[in-house]
Amino acid sequence: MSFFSHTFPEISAEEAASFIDGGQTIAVGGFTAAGSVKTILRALAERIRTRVDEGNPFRIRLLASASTDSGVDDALAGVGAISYRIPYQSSAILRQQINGRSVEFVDMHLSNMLPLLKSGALGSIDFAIFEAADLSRDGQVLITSGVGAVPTFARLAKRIIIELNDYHPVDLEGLHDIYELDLPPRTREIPIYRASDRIGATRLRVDPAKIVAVVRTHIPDAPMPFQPIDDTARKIGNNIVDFLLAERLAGRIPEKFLPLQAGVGNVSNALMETLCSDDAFPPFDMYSEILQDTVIGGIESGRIRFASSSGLAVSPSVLQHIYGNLPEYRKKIVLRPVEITNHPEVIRRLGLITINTALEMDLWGNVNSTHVGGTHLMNGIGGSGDFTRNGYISIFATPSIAKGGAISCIIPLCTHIDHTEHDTQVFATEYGIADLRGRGPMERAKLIVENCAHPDYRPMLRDYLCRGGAGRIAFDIQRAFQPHGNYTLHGTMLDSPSS
Ligand code: 0RQ
Repeated sequence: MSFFSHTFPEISAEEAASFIDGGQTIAVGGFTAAGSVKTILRALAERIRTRVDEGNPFRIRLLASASTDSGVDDALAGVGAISYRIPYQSSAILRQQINGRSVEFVDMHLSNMLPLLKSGALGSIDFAIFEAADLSRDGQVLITSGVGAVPTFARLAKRIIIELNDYHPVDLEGLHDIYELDLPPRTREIPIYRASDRIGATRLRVDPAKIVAVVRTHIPDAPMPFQPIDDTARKIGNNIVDFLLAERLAGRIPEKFLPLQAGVGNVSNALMETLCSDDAFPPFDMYSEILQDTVIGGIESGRIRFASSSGLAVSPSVLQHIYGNLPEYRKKIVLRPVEITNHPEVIRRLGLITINTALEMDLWGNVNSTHVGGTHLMNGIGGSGDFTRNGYISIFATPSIAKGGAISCIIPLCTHIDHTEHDTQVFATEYGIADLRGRGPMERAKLIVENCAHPDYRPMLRDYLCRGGAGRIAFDIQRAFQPHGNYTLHGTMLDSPSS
């Protein structure tokens, strides 16, 4: 790499988009909507829309760190421009195309994508396109609100285009901790012993010769707003608080507590608020991959001591609050590459308490986070597997029912399994907790039915267990998916009175 002083051509988003050809692999920066690329992929989508009208469309292969904001996935999927996508998404339009099999989507543990990319197993990257708050002439990049996989994308890509977004202040310097891992056999340990440890650089160093263009912008991040926090999520949160406090009282969690990880979505956002507003819960650290609004509230109230993550997926007013108080927040927050936030070594060493959300959980301890009815992708596994498999205590939470009670989220067997009975430890719903640790299948099943299932569904689940087949596990091949069959036929998972 040569780090001579460079001047980078400043061009429009449309000109930058014109560099991209059909069939190329584009890796976009940001992490969820945090630091997502704002203009170039929109301009590319417009260019492809014109090509569609002319009968000459093209498609690209798209890599991101996780999900993106609407300027990437929605814009490109809206003109049918994505042929291949990894490792996680949350776009309604893209979801439809994935489920319609017109886009090849690979649902990957976020921590697995980077070593696979580095090894060459996922092919090469033509362009890395990502946001910066500042860029020096020798290629030192100040990343914005989402780090994700940017360091790896930038190193592996043949060419780099940077969106220089001055909405993000240059004072961000010091919030990031950029550290990259080598491939085996040169992989070294990651010397993080506390969530707040810093081990890398504040800026990403890229080869300036690879930067082919800079596009200037002034645009805020646009994360999806959360649903208002409801009573069910509050009850789930209270059950988790009670469980964790009991674990602490029993001496299985130290007095000063262990760092927490919390997943994505409405339920997770509500859980964090409950944890942060319960006076009995002690102050704690977060070692997570994404920080949502409620975490910043927890930092403000002093309930969260420190938060390590790969992105700030917070609403614009909360981001402005952080940016207005950077000297304080630099002491409270660090943004790291997803390779580090989700690395099994660190998760296990720190002894994380992980809390993720499920679509459905079965009687044996398996969890489906990704595929409705076993067939239709919702978002993807994201980092939930990275944290669950390596956590000190791994919790899965879900409301006991969905769609107004037509669906039970506790079912005899998951229609798709993301997290196996060997990885999960604790289930939580608004009715209670099933602590599965150290328990065999039949005991687990009874606990899950009696403590977690909705009362309307308990008779059906008890009946399934009573009449289940012989063997270590009461698995009944004829009836395991009967609730799902009921839902397809009658619009409710409950047995009809005649069956
Ligand atoms: O449907 O949107 O039509 O109303 O699923 O459900 O209750 O709003 O829950 O927003 O917390 O998302 C698992 C999807 C939960 C998310 C999931 C329907 C329900 C609703 C959403 P509507 P809620 P949330 C690391 C962690 C995987 C990735 C992960 C997720 C919609 O948490 O994507 O954990 N997790 N990453 O009605 C059919 C069921 C259902 C159901 C709920 N059993 N069957 N529909 N719904 N249960 C972070 C990262 O990786 C970045």
